[in-house]
Amino acid sequence: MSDQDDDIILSELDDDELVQQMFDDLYDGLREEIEESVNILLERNWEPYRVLTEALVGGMTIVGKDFRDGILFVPEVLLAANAMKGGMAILKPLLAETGAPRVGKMVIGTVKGDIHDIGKNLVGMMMEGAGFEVVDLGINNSVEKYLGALETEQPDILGMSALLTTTMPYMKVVIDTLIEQGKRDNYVVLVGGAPLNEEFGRAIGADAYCRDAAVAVETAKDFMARKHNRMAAG
Ligand code: B1M
Repeated sequence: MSDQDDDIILSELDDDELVQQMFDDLYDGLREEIEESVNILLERNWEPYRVLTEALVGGMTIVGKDFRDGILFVPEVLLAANAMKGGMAILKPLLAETGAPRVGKMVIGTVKGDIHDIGKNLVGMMMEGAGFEVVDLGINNSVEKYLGALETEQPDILGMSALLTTTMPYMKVVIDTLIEQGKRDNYVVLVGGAPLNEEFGRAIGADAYCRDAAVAVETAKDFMARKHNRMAAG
């Protein structure tokens, strides 16, 4: 850490300056500073969701661009991811604190060959906050792992995440296997991840592509409402 950084007292920065500083701290992988800043914003009555989207996701977007352009490399990005997780850990209980009744159950995991988990974790957190029970399978999930969890957990929704163009086709492997086994209609399948889009979601036979965690929650709620309406109609 430079002398200049030593001099910065996070609590003395105004909101805009603090968010800019968080972008820098995330970039530099400074977990403790990120945790402190998250707490400061919460003390200033920022909604947890706003802290998440404006400060943490905003900062990670900058990291992503410089990773893409070869300015940052894997070790630095891992540190940034670790700092982001520190902030997310503080927000998680707050996002889940809505006291909403359980509206449904989701099994979610990142697909085989893919170890990106920040986006998936965010979706899981937001779904829990909206009253869903979430079973997180972690990263690098094979079709067998997904199917085993569906069998054991009997969720309403299967969520799959992929961040690489090379791993996103694996979602189709999972959906095709569900079709082969006659189980496809037992679950709502939602997919997401930066390289995906709606067209891809349709092409692989998912029920919906979710651009971000907020859309995932809204989409999941819509499907649950439809399911309950169908059940009520007999
Ligand atoms: Co990787 N990586 N990475 N990486 N990484 C990307 C994805 C990349 C776009 C960077 C770049 O080049 N700009 C690029 C992919 C290029 C491509 O395929 N087109 C890339 C690459 C190439 C790689 C490696 C191959 C690098 C290498 O080794 N040479 C390698 C692959 C390892 C592997 O998986 N096998 C690799 C490794 C890593 C790290 C380990 C260093 C680290 C991951 C740490 C971790 O996750 N624990 C990492 C990171 C952090 C990134 C970037 C910088 C950030 C991803 C992230 O966390 N974003 C990323 C660049 C980028 O995306 N801009 C990049 C923040 C997160 C909140 O957003 O994940 O999009 P996101 O999630 C969103 C939505 O997409 C959606 O909601 C979330 C929240 O709003 N969503 C869902 C996601 N999943 C969902 C599931 C749903 C619904 C919505 O289900 C219902």
